[in-house]
Amino acid sequence: MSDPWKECMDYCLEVTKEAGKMIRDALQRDISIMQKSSPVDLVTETDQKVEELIISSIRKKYPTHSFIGEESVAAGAASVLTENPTWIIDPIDGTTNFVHRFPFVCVSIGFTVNKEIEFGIVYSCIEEKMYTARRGKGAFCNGVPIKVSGQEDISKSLVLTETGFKKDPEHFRTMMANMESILTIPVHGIRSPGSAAVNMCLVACGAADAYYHMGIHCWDMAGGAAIVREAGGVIMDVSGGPFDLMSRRLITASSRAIADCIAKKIQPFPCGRDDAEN
Ligand code: 2AM
Ligand code: CA
Ligand code: CA
Ligand code: CA
Repeated sequence: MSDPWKECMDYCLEVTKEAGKMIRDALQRDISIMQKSSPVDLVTETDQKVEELIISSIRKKYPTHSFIGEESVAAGAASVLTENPTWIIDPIDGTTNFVHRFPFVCVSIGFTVNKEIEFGIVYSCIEEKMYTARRGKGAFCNGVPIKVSGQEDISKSLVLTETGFKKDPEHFRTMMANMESILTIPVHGIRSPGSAAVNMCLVACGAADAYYHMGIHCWDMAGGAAIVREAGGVIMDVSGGPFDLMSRRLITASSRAIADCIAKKIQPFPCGRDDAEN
């Protein structure tokens, strides 16, 4: 079979649409907010319910597959990537945006086999933009092909990053120093839309030229990585080395020149690994 994972992707698309509707419906009601690791690390009942919906629907159809989901890991599940077909799920990427009704909120799902990403789906469900990409088949937004800007000159670029949630002084200083290094190149600007997966899609469709972030997780990156790669973007580690899904860090850009330039300008800080305890 030339395309064994197409059926999984088609099924995933239906589940993702349902998840997106659940998020939109939740925005019409009161949102009660719970804290996770800190006062700025938030979760809602909707994050948990959406993840339950996605995992139970997919597990029913594909009982032998593996799952890594943000809220399951928060509840104690392992976060280990094996050769087995694995669904990497962020039920709401942009929870802080969700609780403020800031309109960049998405469902992000990446599917790996032999640790390689086969497809990614990111549904920015307030904007109703469905980003999809399958390995070797291009990237799409609502069925229309998308591609990166192709910009090679960092001084003409718009760069995305996030200010993160870790507030220890050392981390904070490095993050601010990195932003200063980028701003003083100079670039056209820095933006923080608040959702890692949306950021990757913005690079994929040419609305931004680069995105870098340290401290995020495999579920923040898996869906978007497929999309940005298939849209012709470059994705690498912040060291300039190969991208590693479990490394908690990435640079993605419209061209190798811009990605290399950001890798040279920013100083990495320790973020651990998603699979560290497994
Ligand atoms: P989340 O909304 O799924 O938690 C915002 O800075 C981006 O970083 C979002 O994609 C957000 O994903 C991600 N992120 C990862 N861990 C986070 C945390 N503990 N607190 C806030 N954002 C986090
Ligand atoms: Ca979260
Ligand atoms: Ca996330
Ligand atoms: Ca999330």
